[in-house]
Amino acid sequence: METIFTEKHELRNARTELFAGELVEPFERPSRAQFVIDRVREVGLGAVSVPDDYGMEPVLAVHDAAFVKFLQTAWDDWAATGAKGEAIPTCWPARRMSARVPNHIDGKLGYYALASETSISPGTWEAAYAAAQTGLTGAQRILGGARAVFSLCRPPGHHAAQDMYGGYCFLNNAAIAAQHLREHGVERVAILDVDFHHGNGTQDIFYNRADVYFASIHGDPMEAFPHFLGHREETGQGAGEGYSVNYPLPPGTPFDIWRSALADALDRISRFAPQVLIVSLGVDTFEADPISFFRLKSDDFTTYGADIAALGLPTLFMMEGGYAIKEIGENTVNVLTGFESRD
Ligand code: 7XA
Ligand code: ZN
Repeated sequence: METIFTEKHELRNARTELFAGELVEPFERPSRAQFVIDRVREVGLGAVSVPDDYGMEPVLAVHDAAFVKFLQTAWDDWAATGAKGEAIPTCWPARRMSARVPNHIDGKLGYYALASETSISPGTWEAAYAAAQTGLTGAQRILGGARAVFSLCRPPGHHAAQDMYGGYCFLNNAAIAAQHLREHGVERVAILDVDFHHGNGTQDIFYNRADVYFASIHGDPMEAFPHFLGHREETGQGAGEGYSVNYPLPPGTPFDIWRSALADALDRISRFAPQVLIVSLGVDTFEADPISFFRLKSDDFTTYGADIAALGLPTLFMMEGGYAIKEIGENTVNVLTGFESRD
């Protein structure tokens, strides 16, 4: 399996994350991708290629133009205020307040952020853009006939909505890839999100559509980030009714329960009959993940990689979360080798 990867991910190197009332070193840090690419090379998964550049058009096919402009200029606007730290939102358009986009960067941060843990730092836009191109290049390989590709995207994307960032995500890499596939002759795309956290951004982007199926297995939002989306009763809207499915699971969920949810999701995806499957691959379902609460073990990742392969679909794996740094390489690549073992 070919891996698409660029060292430009290192441009996303924030110093701070607001966590448990303190500013800490971000969980989502450059070494995550380094451990994964090291493991890809160690097991000889396949060629490692740098992404091509598809420009802004595919990004703007998913994201709001003013939001993208905000991401491009946020760091400079923030730095111009003389702030010493990184850009963190401190106010929001809460219930019954105006939805007008403010001029001041403090207001803009609150308008476009869905949460406050994700500091904007210098280089954030450039890395987010490179991650989107990493996903697009993977999609292009699938269009060219590849059975499976791994886009090692960093920063991740699945929390980013059309006009919102947060949860370590800025551009929705999976949604951009899915839309690109749609615009290049693929009639039905399914997105299977196996990250511990609900892919609220991806769901939101396709919620009213019947051409992109979205399935997510995640920590119950009553107990886990992003807290305000990902409930079982969210099944799509309008033309999209029945094209989203959510499996919120409780703290302590072991692999056998998680795997039953996966089996149901795969069955529904199979009945949707997509031509391409995108997997939002987060390995923060691991038992030792520092910010999550499922109980998957390293071998379980191999097992479920094979389960996904049994669908027999061209499959684009795209990196999302996973913060047990020591094991992130093994767990991620186990999914990919598990997939290949069944292929
Ligand atoms: O998949 N999403 C993530 O892994 C990021 C979740 C961010 C959680 C922040 C909670 N303090
Ligand atoms: Zn996650």
